[in-house]
Amino acid sequence: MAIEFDTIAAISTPPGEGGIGIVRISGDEALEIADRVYRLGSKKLADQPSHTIHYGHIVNPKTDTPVDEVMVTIMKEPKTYTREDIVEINTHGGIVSVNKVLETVLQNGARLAEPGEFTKRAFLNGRIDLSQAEAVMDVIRAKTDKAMHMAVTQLDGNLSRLIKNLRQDILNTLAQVEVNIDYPEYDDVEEMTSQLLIEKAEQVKNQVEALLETASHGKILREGLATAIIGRPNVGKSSLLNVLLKEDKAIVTDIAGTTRDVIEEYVSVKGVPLRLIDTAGIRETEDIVERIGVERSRKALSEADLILLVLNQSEPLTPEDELLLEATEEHHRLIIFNKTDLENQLNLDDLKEKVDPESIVQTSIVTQKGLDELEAKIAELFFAGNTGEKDATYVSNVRHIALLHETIEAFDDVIEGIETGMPVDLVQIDMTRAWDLLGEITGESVQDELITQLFSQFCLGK
Ligand SMILES: Nc1nc2c(ncn2[C@@H]2O[C@H](COP(=O)(O)OP(=O)(O)OP(=O)(O)O)[C@@H](O)[C@H]2O)c(=O)[nH]1
Ligand SMILES: [Mg+2]
Repeated sequence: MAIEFDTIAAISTPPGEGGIGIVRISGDEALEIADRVYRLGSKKLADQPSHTIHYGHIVNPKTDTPVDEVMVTIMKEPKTYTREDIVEINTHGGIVSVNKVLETVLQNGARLAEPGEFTKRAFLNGRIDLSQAEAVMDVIRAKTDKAMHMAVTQLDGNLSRLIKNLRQDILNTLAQVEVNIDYPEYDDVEEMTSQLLIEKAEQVKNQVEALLETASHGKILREGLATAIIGRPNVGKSSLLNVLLKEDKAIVTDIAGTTRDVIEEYVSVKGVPLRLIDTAGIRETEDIVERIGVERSRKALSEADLILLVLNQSEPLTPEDELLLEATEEHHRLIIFNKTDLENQLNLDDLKEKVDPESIVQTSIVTQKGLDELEAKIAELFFAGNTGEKDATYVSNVRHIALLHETIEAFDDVIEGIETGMPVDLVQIDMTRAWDLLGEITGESVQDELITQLFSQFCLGK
């Protein structure tokens, strides 16, 4: 049985014009309130079977004036998103009609939902746990297929299951420790118990560390691999952005200094989500606007996960190229030898001595040569070191990552405590802390305040 809350309503579709707009109502009185404003002869929604859809009108019951022609979906608890009765009114998609319908519903007994309140109820009513609720938000915000896949896996409860198992492990150990202390069968019980604690702490710590190793990958899947296209003016950076996007997003001209500001676009290259950043060509310049652009390019360079350094092979290497080669030395980078359709002026062998030959790709963007190889190299870089497990459990959420780090600290305290001969009951406290911290990920041990804050980040109507 769900916890009893008041009945809430909100617009669940994005603002703006669309084919339909949806007003969602959830709570004990959802059907009653809907019946106050729904008209089709004498039909009552409350009498209809669950999970059915009904044609009719929404009217203002005081004046009986029609508000909109609608389709109404009714879903009775418990098999609903919130585990409460849910009514979804499909209205015509304009801003005015959706708002009018919502207003009518609010005037007839529902309260306007806070952002994320539907999902919060799903959590509070036990349908999903906290990491799943956070996954809902990730699904909504997912920018690439991979990110979406990851969020959906988390929504399935993969991460939760793993965390729950770890917690159960810890709990079993703590229980065993209690038994040992209360009913010492052997004389060396103190030593045995310490051994038990340290083994378990090390074992679970290893698992948490393994999980944390997926974090950077997870973050990339979620936010895209920040990939900066860098080079001096006119080498073909914006052209490269456009071909990777398969769309003319950035302005391309033969005038050096065309791009003045950083342009960011999401694109999936062979399944790798990239946050592609086209930058202003880096050079000394007196032009104020261009200079600001160049500053931003430098910043993009320093923050990028991957650099695509573009060189123009139809001109000899310039001091600017040399500087950029140096500046990107420590980064993951690919060096793109562009304009291979023109006469070659740049000695590839010279360059090969200075940089990893594997990182060089020769392209001609105008004749579309070498682009496949470039895409393949990007994917290779990304998947290197990744075991390729398709449904691996990733952590990507900053809150989860922070909690996992704290958990490791708690385990370190357990290990150190035992090694320095601390009494077992004190070590137990640290072990319990690790158990609590893991519980915060799934929401099993979490404070109300945090829940309120987490859900308030959601979109309205979700
Ligand atoms: N021949 C040839 N021309 C190219 C190639 N790639 C780009 N170009 C041309 O080079 C010129 C500059 O291209 P952009 O993409 O604007 O260069 P950019 O690096 O973004 O330049 P800035 O924004 O000024 O820094 C344009 O005229 C492109 O058509 C190529 O592979 N071969
Ligand atoms: Mg450009």
